[in-house]
Amino acid sequence: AELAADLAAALDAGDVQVVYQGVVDVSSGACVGVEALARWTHPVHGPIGPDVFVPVAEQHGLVGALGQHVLRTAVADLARIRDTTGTQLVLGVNVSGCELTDPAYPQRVLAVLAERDWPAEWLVLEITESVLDAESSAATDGLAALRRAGLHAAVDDFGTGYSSLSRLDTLPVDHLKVDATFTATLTTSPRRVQVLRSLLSLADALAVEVVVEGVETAEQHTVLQQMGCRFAQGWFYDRPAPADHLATRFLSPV
Ligand code: G
Ligand code: G
Ligand code: MN
Ligand code: NA
Repeated sequence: AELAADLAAALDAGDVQVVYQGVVDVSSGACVGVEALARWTHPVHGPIGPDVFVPVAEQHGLVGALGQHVLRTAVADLARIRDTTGTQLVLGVNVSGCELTDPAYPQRVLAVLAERDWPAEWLVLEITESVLDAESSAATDGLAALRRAGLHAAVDDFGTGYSSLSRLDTLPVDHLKVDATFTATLTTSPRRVQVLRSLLSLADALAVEVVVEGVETAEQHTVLQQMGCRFAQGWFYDRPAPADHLATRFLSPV
């Protein structure tokens, strides 16, 4: 409860930071998009990860304010990059289940995009498999409204839940983000490579884009390149970093 009060104060003061990790085109190494990730340094306890403070926000009615802050900051940062470099990046933000079930959520998102003339097509809402599986109608209705407005949706942490093949063709999403735990064994498990190969071809047939997360080594990158995987993300390419770093890492001529 004390942490929640501190988080509320930090959100008011603009003390929650947003860092970005590149989504890379595997064949060229070019950065085609970013995932926005929230960071908070507590004045007394030091850095606290979103794995800790997002659940706190969810339990104390702060998740709307957190999500709004992250989205607004990220859209402002990327609109600035667009306006100074001419590079339009796809922006991914993580959305918690509580946020999506708020009937006011779709309007809030569209209002933030309008502030910076950010096209709906260039925003991807990352939603975990478990939230999509819960099939709360409030969440799926909100998501459907946003997709009609042009936004894209991604299943986050794909491969950690219980998605069956029959579920895959009904998931209301445009992208699959394959979880890092799946990527970890790619270079040691030929069977896993085959599963991913099949997933890529299935996703292709369903017109769903795949982003493989958690790429940490050159070996993993090479395996993905060889199987024709288009998009990936991970420490091998870059660590999550502030917007200024993004501009120098990816967007200036080398
Ligand atoms: O960045 P890191 O690996 O520490 O993130 C840990 C978890 O927190 C991940 O599951 C990520 O999706 C989630 N997360 C990071 N930033 C946000 C955010 O702004 N909103 C929500 N809801 N989750 C976030
Ligand atoms: O749940 P979600 O996929 O949103 O989580 C993203 C989290 O994964 C971020 O907190 C980010 O810090 C973390 N991450 C990013 N790259 C890597 C990586 O290469 N390996 C691992 N283990 N985690 C990563
Ligand atoms: Mn994510
Ligand atoms: Na993930």
